[in-house]
Amino acid sequence: MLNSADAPTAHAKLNAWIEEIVALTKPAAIHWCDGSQEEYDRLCAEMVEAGTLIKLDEEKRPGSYLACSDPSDVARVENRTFICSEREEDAGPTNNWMAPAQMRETLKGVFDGCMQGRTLYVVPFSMGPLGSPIAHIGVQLTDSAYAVANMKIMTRMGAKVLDVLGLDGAFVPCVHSVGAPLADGQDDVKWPCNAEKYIVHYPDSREIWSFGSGYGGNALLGKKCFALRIASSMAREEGWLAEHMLIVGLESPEGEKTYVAAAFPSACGKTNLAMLIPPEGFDGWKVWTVGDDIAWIKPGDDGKLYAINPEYGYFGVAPGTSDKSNPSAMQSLTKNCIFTNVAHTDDNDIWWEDMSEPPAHVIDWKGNDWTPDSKTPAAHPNARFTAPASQCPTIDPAWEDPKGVPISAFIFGGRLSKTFPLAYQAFDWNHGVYMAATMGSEATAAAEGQAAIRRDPFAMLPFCGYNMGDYWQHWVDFGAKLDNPPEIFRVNWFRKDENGKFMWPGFGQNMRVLKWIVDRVNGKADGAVKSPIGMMPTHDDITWDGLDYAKETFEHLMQVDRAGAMADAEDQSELFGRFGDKLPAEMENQRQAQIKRLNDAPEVWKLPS
Ligand code: O2Y
Ligand code: MN
Repeated sequence: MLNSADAPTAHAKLNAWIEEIVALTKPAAIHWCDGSQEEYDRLCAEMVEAGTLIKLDEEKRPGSYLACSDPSDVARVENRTFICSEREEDAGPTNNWMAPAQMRETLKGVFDGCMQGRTLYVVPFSMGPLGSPIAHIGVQLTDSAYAVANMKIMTRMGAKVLDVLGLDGAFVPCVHSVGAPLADGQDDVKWPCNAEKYIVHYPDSREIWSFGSGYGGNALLGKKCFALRIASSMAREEGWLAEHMLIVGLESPEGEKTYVAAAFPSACGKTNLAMLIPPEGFDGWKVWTVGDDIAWIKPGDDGKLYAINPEYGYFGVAPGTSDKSNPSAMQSLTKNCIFTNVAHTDDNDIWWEDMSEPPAHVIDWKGNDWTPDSKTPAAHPNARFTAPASQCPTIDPAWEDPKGVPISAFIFGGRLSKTFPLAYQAFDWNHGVYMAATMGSEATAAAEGQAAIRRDPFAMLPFCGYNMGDYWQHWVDFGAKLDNPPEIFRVNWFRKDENGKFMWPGFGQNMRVLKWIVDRVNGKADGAVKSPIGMMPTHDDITWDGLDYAKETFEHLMQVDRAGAMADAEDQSELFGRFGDKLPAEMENQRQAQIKRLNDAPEVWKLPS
């Protein structure tokens, strides 16, 4: 039983809640995490002993570990993720919903005794710099030492958070169990988990309960569960934004810095953009990383929007990350990291697909021998690295500034092989909200015609903690209160030509588009012409130094094919129709205006030559 006298805090509500969870889950021991390096080292040593972690070669990869999960526990489980608002309509058609009372009964059953034989770790954590007016605090109770170690990298965690909390500070309670109690004398397995999983959010009472998984977003509850699902709901109530966005600072040779926040669906190179190295021809330009995944944005007293990265580390996809695709990420991974579900090399280091030339032999993520002739990948496609953000060579000097960084533009992207130009700017705030609400990536390459778009509004589909229609309305209302709202842009790095070849080189060359955005928001360029879908850069508006790129190819890249764009606008009605009376009128008005502009446009709209 918890003895409050042993607790390192006199926060009565916190101690009472822990007592309640201890009584329910019945752990063998309780450990209050202080967040120290000694504690982290001890937990990792215990996990090495238990077979959960492998300590990597200290010379090659100091302070780093490899974990390989149970093959059934390798990713977020969207079909087991629930938003349990009192009213079903408040979860909306894009979330799984269950009535809170019913879910509480269910969870009471699965959590009863679920920590038997295990230690319950108390993990106080701050999302955002300690004490920042934009930050919020959570406390995760977990029976997974792996979750604790990852939370130490991903959040500001430990005793210092209790100091900020004081005697009565607000916190989001987060209960996590791998769902694998140990009977007396029962041996543990290296990756305990349960086939039955529940990732549950109660937005009304601001609580998170996660059962059955030890992996990533299911278990590191500060990330998607708190910083997006619960925080998006808090943000709506309190008048701010919790977004699935990277944040970068773009510094000109004159030292002027412009911060932008950008949202992309998965598989669009979000981490690469967050750590972009400017290409040849951009001497003196620097891209500074504030965050790679999540942004919390609040209005400041001066009318500007200020953003923080609520996280403290990166939980990035390993396969595909290389010195070529993202040298800064690779440098961030040289020490003090946890790698999950990557391959183990014969010299006790790690490897994944496309990191480098394949080694002649590795042990794959499932523990089997692997050679370049093997038919299965050496690393799981969702294999991850957990790395301290402070190790990123491009980390912005202001990334820990408690007041945040001022945001001048929002960028929304998708992976679309047809129809959508490289970059364009919304006519105004509400047009930008419509552009973001209808974004997405191609589901499959259609044999001909318009490929179906899998819509991922604001890249928030799996992460919005309330009705997505209300979320769009929140964006509309939020913008209406701003005297000088940030400009909104759409980008698409992935358009292909008739031969199926990418038309844009991407990666560092995306800097050319970012520079146009900087020019637009700083009012330095006329810099755009009106198209039926938004304001577009002409060839002259883009900086081409250092890149040999044909003007005709650029003009082709920027064309708007009326039939394709019209088909997209028509197709959006399927998404909008799902929201019934929760669809903001402004979204349908914007769609109709888009259709009208397309009706008035030539069959193929081209940049003026
Ligand atoms: O599969 C997981 O649990 C990780 S999901 C994730 C991790 C880091 C950043 N973004 C994501 C995501 O799904 O957007
Ligand atoms: Mn993400």
